[in-house]
Amino acid sequence: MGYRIAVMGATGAVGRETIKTLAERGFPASEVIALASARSVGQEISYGEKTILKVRNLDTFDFTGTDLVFGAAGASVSAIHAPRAAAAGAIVIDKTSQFRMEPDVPLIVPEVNPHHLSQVRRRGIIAVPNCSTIQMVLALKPLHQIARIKRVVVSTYQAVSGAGKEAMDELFNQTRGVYVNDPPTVEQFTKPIAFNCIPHIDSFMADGQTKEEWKMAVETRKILDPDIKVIATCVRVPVFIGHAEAINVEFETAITEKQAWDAWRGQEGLTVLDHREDGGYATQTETAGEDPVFVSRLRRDPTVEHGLVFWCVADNLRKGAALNAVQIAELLVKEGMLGKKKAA
Ligand code: 11C
Repeated sequence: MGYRIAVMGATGAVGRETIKTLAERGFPASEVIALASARSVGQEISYGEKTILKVRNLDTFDFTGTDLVFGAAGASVSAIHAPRAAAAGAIVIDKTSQFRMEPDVPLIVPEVNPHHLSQVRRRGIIAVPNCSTIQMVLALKPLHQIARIKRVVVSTYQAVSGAGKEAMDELFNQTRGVYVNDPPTVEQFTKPIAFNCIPHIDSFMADGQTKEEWKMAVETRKILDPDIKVIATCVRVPVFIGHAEAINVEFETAITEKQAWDAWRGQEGLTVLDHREDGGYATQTETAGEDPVFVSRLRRDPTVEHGLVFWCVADNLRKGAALNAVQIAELLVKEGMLGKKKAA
């Protein structure tokens, strides 16, 4: 049996990765429909080795008979089209920030909170967390089960692909420009990103934090535990793919480094790469294209009573977006929730 699937925002970095991931994982699809704005209609996207999808117009697409829709365009696009798809009977797995904090929309990382999936029947929409949240909660969950987490202090080192394909082009062009003496053209970021780090991702909020930083806090609480305090500093770095995070965790009770390593080794989706020697840790360029979240550099934080600090790296387009979304779809299949009309 196969499902009729549509991908909104099919021409973007996450949309393309979603189509690629569906094919790679052999998701049971009878048809995959690539949707985008009118200006992309007719573009061709590969699905697996033999199939070419011609992009169709999202604005005029009728979702009737579609089982599953991935939302990989912007939040404003999902705001219009996700409810339209859900009303037509599809389940929508939405990668944008549009619905994440709505109480009747589950926010899912399959290895962390699959039990929240039952809430999907009301709205027919499931939200995928922000990429920087996904990798962090996957690393935190097994630790939280041993010694409850009180507070997290996280600094991120985020790849330009988080901001889309044009942002990747901007890093490429600025980098080349440095060697040929071209002045940088700055369009996608507020300052040059080549050979630079920019402590600003998403828009500023009234209290001085950015929306990316706020998302890491509120999403972690929704997924893992409403009592965990999170303070984030999110930084854009001149890397194409892969987000890294330095994470300080304060626990309610004692936890040893060995307990943390053992818990991590039992956690699906997580790879421990931690050798306490030159090169014995994960970095962004090595983990691009890989599925797991990598954890490294674990050590005690002696500045608090019960503290650990570690380094966490993942491919932001895969586990941070497309893979997490496809894993949710696989969970829906496993639970027999796909292809049925939603309960009222
Ligand atoms: C970035 N994390 O790296 C963002 C991209 O809320 O899904 C994803 C934004 C989101 O710029």
